[in-house]
Amino acid sequence: MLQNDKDTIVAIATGSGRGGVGVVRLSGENLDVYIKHLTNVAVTPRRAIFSQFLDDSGVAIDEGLLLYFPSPNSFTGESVLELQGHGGPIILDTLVKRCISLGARLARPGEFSERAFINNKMDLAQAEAVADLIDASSVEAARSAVRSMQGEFSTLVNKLVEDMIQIRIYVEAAIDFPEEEIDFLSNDSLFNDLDTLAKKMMSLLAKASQGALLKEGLTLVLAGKPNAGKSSLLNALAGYDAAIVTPVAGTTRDVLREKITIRGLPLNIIDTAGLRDTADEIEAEGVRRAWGEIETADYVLFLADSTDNIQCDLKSIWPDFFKRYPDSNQKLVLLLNKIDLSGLTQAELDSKENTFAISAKKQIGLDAFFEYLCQDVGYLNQTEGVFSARRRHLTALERGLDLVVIGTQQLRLAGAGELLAEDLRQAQKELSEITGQFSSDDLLGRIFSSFCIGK
Ligand SMILES: Nc1nc2c(ncn2[C@@H]2O[C@H](COP(=O)(O)OP(=O)(O)OP(=O)(O)O)[C@@H](O)[C@H]2O)c(=O)[nH]1
Ligand SMILES: [Mg+2]
Repeated sequence: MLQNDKDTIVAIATGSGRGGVGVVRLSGENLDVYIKHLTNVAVTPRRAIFSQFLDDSGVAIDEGLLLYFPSPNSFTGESVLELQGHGGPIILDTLVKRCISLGARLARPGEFSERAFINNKMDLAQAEAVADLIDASSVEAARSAVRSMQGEFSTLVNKLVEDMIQIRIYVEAAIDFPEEEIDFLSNDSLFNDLDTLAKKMMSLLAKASQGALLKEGLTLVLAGKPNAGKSSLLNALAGYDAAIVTPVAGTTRDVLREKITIRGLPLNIIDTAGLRDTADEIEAEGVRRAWGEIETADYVLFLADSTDNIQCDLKSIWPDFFKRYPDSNQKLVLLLNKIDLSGLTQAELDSKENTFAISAKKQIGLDAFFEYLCQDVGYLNQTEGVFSARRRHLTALERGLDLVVIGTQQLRLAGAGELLAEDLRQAQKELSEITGQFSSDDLLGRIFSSFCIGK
């Protein structure tokens, strides 16, 4: 639950571990008592002042820079004090404890951002973008997070809400004052407005989808019979010997995960045990886990040894999958490996969908696969105008768009103005959830608590 409490909160703002500089941050309504007891100098707002940081008997715990941001001109909108000392865990912990002894309490995860949100310093999408910027796994993801943090995404969402309100005013008025006899159906401009609104929502959804892709990436599972070359491919992609590779069938048992970036797109690559029936208890557990990963992956890359596979389609090579999941709509890709030995070429496979001739060991043929992957997920590899976005933003936009489309149809086909009005009201609510204008405390609490402490 969001707590709009007045406690002064404190946390280490810099990353864990040792570093040249470490920052402890305090936020609260009135920080005079902290300034008085922690320092022996006079502070000037927004000016870095060199000072000792004192314990309760006036002995220095550390020394460094003090930065004071009186409310409301701070990150949280409250008064904020930053103690920039040396980046050792013991020093920073001692400083935090000292602040607690002066009355502060340890901040909950995301509480600084939460207060910034409560005090209207930023909306929800912006606060999420701060967390996404810190977590960004590629330059592209970081760029798009900065754009969202600066409010570009929120501005476009707010414009959509504004357009929606204009249409709602008209529709509601027409319903409330039937004597004016506004004829919905013969009003082309209303349909035009609805159409334009849906198009704008689609375009924002496309950009936001790019952002979500950049943030969340894709999970690719390497699956196949023992010795197909899964671990070799993992190593080739990771750029180092992450997994053990041997000519012994059944080498890999554990699930191995590597994060890589291809053309700015973050990929989680998962290597699994070779799929086969086995009496070996450990290997059988590995196979069970492999199926678990297969079920949840965005893409399953099934590797097969091209030296002993004359068939080139997944249904014949991997019947087990289709037996288990006859109705699956999961993305499957067939990678025919070891073409350095078999001499198979991509040209021979051109008529086959999602099938690529590769050599994991010699790193041949992987570009064609990545080209396919980027196209398939609609990844543009250009970050111009892309914002970071989360799954929940996409869901809200998708739901909002559906409502607008359905509402328009209700009006067009059945002249049902009331239904359109209700759909538009719901759609506006969906969009407002993105920026947090209409979000329940529960949702807000969940979002902020997923941030780390000190954010
Ligand atoms: N010539 C050639 N050998 C390969 C290629 N890819 C893998 N191998 C060899 O095939 C053998 C098995 O490779 P792994 O990568 O361990 O195969 P795996 O699919 O992980 O096997 P398990 O872990 O047992 O399921 C090793 O000797 C690899 O060097 C390739 O593209 N060309
Ligand atoms: Mg292996």
